[in-house]
Amino acid sequence: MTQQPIRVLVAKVGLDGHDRGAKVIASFLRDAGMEVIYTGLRQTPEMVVNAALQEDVDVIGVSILSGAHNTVFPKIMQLMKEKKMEDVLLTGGGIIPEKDMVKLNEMGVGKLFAPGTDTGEIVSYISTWVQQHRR
Ligand code: B12
Repeated sequence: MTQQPIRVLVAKVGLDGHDRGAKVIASFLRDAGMEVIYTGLRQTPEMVVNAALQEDVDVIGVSILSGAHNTVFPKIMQLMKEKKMEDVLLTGGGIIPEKDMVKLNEMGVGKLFAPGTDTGEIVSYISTWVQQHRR
């Protein structure tokens, strides 16, 4: 049986315009054979989680360089729990200090990637996670 391609929602939450990283990641994931939906700028956590449900994605990837990660990730996690999206990975990257990454990982957020991360590492993390968790 052929495997369905991995579906990823790449999201930008907040009012800032730092969309370069999100676009770079979206295109690398596409090149790796994944189906990628990019939300565009200025989304709210509610918009992101609703889009993820409607698009039936395996992964939500949030790009965040504004410093609002400690608010945005927990809010998205909470909404995902309410909607029982246990089989969806929440990951992301941007300007997130190491100590905040650790705290967010402890809350259940997946791996977070800092500037300069090799995109191959991100592709391999997402592919492995989905292979291990897809029902
Ligand atoms: C380019 C840039 C801009 C550009 C944005 C262009 C654009 N369309 O994106 C412009 C000039 C517009 C800009 C403006 C501002 N910026 Co600016 N900007 C940067 C800069 C220099 C580089 C960001 C970038 O594009 N990197 C290249 C991309 C490819 O890398 P990346 O996004 O980090 O992505 C990598 C990883 O983080 C990760 N990743 C990222 N997203 C995702 C998503 C997923 C799903 C995954 C898995 C991984 C992942 O993987 C990527 C590959 O390795 C950073 C400094 C820095 N060194 O990061 C400051 C920076 C982000 N900017 C900053 C600031 C303050 C601003 C302004 C507020 C400045 C001002 N006073 O006007 C304004 C905001 C304007 C606005 N309305 O948004 C601060 C943010 C501070 C903070 N968070 O506390 C930074 C950190 C600079 C600094 N050191 O102070 N900026």
